[in-house]
Amino acid sequence: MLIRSPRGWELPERLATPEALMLGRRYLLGGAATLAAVGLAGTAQAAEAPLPPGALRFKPGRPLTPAHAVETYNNYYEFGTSKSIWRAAQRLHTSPWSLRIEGMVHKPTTIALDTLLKQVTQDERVYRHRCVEAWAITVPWTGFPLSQLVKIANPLASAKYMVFQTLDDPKQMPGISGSFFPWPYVEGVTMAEANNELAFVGTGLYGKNLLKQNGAPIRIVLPWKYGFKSVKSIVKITFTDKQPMTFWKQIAPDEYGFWANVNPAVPHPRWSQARERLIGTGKTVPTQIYNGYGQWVSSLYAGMPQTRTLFM
Ligand SMILES: Nc1nc2c(c(=O)[nH]1)N[C@H]1C(S)=C(S)[C@@H](COP(=O)(O)O)O[C@H]1N2
Ligand SMILES: [Mo]
Repeated sequence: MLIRSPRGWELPERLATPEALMLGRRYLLGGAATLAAVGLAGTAQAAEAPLPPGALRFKPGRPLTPAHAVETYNNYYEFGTSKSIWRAAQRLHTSPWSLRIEGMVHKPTTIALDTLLKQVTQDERVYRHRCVEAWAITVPWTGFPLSQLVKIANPLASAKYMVFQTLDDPKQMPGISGSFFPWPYVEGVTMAEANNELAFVGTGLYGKNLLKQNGAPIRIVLPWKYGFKSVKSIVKITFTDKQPMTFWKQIAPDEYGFWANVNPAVPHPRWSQARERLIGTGKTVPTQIYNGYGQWVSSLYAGMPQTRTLFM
């Protein structure tokens, strides 16, 4: 079993707030079951373990968002531009699934998701998520650090960016046909961002496998950036030495830049970013710089013009 000491942004279950703990208990049984399903636990007994091996809790500083809200209020433009795409998303076939890895790597490859998941150590993390549209959620992810995927992909030392691409299949994704968007959905990060300990690959939410509307079977999770950087249902990863043209930057370069780090001080051209709406609760709260994760990520941008990286 992997034993590690908690970082500042994590805390062991015994230190979690009673509220988070209570919510936590409700999803943890399912969480162990998810791990069993991907072959990490494997016995019925494991499904009763209070925590998956090595699981530590983030300190989100807020209660978890009710799961129902997270599962029925979504952005997934391949299925439509409204927030109510969860029914349409059920058309997505998530198994079998594989990831293509190419570009500046030692050996381009296609890896089946089952094979990939046997090579990583899954864990649970509670993260805040801030959409550029000023709504937010706080959710328990199952998944693994993005740095593990970088290692498996084995990029060349000269690679500077990691680029994620969503499935692009109009037969399964009714929002693609007839829309003017520059499909496929592509976003990317620098290698330093990809290897930051907060960068995560999500395979589950609330202890269950990811639902289709949330980006099943595998998605990116970058909690210090606006939500549009967190690419859903990824099928391809490309390493490159040039900053990639990204989906939202192509649509509106002045509104959704490459960096997209959360910054309450820089308004979106059409609305303020100072506060955020916690969906499922009716509450709004102040937005924090880097979505509250500056302690772990601000060094990534040292020496860079803040006007550019925060938020553009
Ligand atoms: N492929 C794809 N990924 C996507 C999006 C999308 O439209 N298509 N929307 C993004 C945006 S704007 C947000 S806020 C989050 C929403 O994730 P959720 O619906 O699971 O909360 O997914 C991001 N990933
Ligand atoms: Mo978003």
